[in-house]
Amino acid sequence: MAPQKPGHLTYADVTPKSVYLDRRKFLRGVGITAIAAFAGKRLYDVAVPSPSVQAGTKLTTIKGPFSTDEKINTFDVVSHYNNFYEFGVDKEQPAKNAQKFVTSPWTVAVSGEVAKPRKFSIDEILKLAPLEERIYRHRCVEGWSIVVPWIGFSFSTLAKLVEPTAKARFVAFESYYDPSQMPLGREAGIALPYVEGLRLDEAMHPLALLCVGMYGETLPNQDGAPVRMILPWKYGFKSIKSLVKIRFVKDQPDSTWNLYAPREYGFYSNVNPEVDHPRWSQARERRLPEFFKSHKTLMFNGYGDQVASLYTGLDLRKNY
Ligand SMILES: Nc1nc2c(c(=O)[nH]1)N[C@H]1C(S)=C(S)[C@@H](COP(=O)(O)O)O[C@H]1N2
Ligand SMILES: [Mo]
Repeated sequence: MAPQKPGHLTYADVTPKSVYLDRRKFLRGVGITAIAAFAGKRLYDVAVPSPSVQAGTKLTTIKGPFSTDEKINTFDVVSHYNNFYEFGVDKEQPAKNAQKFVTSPWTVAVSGEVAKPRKFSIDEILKLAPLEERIYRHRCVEGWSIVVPWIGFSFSTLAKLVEPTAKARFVAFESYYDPSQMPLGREAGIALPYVEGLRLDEAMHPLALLCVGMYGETLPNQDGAPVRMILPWKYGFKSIKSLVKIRFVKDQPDSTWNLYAPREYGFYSNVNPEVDHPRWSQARERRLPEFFKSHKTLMFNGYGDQVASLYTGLDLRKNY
């Protein structure tokens, strides 16, 4: 028999049978036909993530603690007025530029001063604990605020599984960064990957949310899919998006905005109407979609009853 031309090789010819069968099972499992897989599309167009992690997948939730009864912003505002510099520095850019962001497969690596370092797939994270809906205020350092029904559970739930050692005093977080998917990141002006940090007791506070969704669904890409932090008593930039690395560490970690302008952005970045940003007042805020700053900003963004005791004895003017 004459050898076939390379162009006639089928997938089965070049793939060990076991892999081939597994792959078929995988493709069937996520509802993709072999036809689509062979149509010559780029891998991320056909390798659809497992249904649980696609943006916009419905999530089953229970009512979580700490919710405000203030008016919730529309999904449209929260998903079209974003800061996500990896996808552009203008508010409307992330919604457009993050559409093709590949968030599957996704793992979060947890390491450092822990007894049980491990990686969590996003599917594992979604199953770690009942998913809670928590309606939180969110205050950006720029002076605007929103109210969002986030979905997730306390970060401490995940942290306890890796068993931080006695040496762990801080937690360092890192976002995903791939310049080929995020070409505007090079022009963002900040160092990437985006990094953030918390003191261990802040990270373990039950208000600190490991967030996987909003408005009953998995997160839109522009809001930090598939998993991010939400720290409602701090300025929004502490709430790092699209998390891939978590490290428990001895020393205070770097944070992106502090590296960029240390005089303007401190490590703590607790919402504080009494401490102005060097270039503008923080006393008031505009609740989107309003234009005027008709809301007074509250100490710790209104979460003082929960978190003020974390900062007893700390000079919040020095530790801004
Ligand atoms: N990786 C990453 N995380 C980020 C940012 C960013 O640019 N990159 N912006 C921060 C800022 S300034 C704010 S206000 C919030 C915005 O979150 P939202 O777009 O979901 O409202 O994300 C924070 N997390
Ligand atoms: Mo922000």
